[in-house]
Amino acid sequence: MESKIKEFMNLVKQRNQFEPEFLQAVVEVAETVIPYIASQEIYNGKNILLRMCEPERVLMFRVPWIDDTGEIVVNRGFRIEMNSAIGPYKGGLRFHPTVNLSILKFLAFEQVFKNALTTLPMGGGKGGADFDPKEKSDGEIMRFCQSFMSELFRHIGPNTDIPAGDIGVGGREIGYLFGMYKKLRNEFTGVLTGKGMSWGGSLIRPEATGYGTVYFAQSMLATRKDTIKGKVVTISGSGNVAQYACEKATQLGAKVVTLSDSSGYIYDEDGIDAEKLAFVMELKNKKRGRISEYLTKYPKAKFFKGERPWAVKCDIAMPCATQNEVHIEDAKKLLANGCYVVSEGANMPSTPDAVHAFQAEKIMYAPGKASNAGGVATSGLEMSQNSLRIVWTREEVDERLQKIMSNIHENCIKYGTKSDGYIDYVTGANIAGFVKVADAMLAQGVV
Ligand code: NDP
Ligand code: 2IT
Repeated sequence: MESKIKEFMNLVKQRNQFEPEFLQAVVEVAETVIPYIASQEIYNGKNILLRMCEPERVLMFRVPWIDDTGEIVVNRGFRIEMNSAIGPYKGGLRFHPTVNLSILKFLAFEQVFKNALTTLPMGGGKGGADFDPKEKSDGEIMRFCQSFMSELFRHIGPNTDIPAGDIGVGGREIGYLFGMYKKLRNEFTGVLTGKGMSWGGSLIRPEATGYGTVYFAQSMLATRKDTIKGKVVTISGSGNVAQYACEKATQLGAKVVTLSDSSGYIYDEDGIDAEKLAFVMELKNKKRGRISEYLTKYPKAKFFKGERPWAVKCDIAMPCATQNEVHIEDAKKLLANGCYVVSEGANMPSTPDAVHAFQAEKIMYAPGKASNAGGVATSGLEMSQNSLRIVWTREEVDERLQKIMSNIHENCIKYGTKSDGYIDYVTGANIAGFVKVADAMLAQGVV
């Protein structure tokens, strides 16, 4: 088996040697899915995983725009249309200076499995640009989004490819992108998700990723007859996912003690309650401030410049910032301090070594493609509402979201339970996602 995996990875490496994040995401799937493929006659000799590693289409394009000083700036835009076997390409857009082909291919690859797990008919894609929204004026953001969409619009559509938000892309950006698409196509249609409520959005979509990550942690805890109530939680990030993970965990009686951004983390021993979170939301979403400013309002808290929050003692950790933000040293600290649940809100936040350390200690560890699937699942619900031209209530959407998260958890148990009863959520999520996409690819022939 080892040699089969090695042989497969050598093929993928030859083609993608300068894409470390993509290779990292593929090897994790290869290690868990290749042994399964070997055990199932129907998948043998069909090179399905190899086909899944090759995007159906990669778009790269120039995004020129004019900044407030009159200078012409050039960014690079991307859309990876990874797999459409079970539905139109679906996945977010990331605007961040670190964006490159490798990062977007890893995200698109994971999205294929994640979207299959939701049980909704969505293929996988991802896109974005190496544009840094920080300290840009509203006008600059709008002009950038318009330029970006003036190319992307030819490649997307409500039955082809439906982008959404990710790092650096929230409601404001989706608005500008939607406006430009509508102008160019002369068509009001559900081509993007994460829209505003008055123009086709869904209730609970902003909350969905963070809420879903907490719901998934609840399901994991329930397997050991435990609940989230009274638990100490560390969260990284302070953007969309982190904010709503904090909100839901607090509502369910947990105490969230950290939040972070790229400049460091804050530690509030008393817990970041609803009132404090409202301050953070105002600070991050409206004023576009830094998390360190939390101390101006709550001086009892501490700020740790340039550090990540994993040295803080907790029961549950929820990385909600970015990829590879939990290294092996962080994992060791978390384990030494008694952390026994990790529910990832971000995509691939834990390095492979960190994941292996969690699993070796048999703690409950959920990979992002399972635990953060609530965001894209609710995007799927937004698409359904757009097609039906109706709006479901908050309660209705939340109920569907909870059901989907609990289904994903069940599927992980189905494919990931080991002989000693330990649930390997990585294996479970990868195989469950693979089976759905692979069956569709088999049925549709070599295309
Ligand atoms: P936001 O842009 O709203 O927030 C991102 C947060 O992470 C900010 O606090 C940001 O800090 C921090 N961050 C970003 N990059 C880095 C970095 N390189 N080092 C340290 N901190 C960093 O994004 P989201 O909350 O939407 O996304 C967070 C994660 O969740 C991502 O991994 C994303 O892929 C994933 N995700 C998002 C979904 C969604 O629906 N939005 C769905 C599923 C997963 P700063 O402001 O300093 O940059
Ligand atoms: O990583 C993700 O799942 C997202 N950024 C959300 C994608 C979506 O289409 O809602």
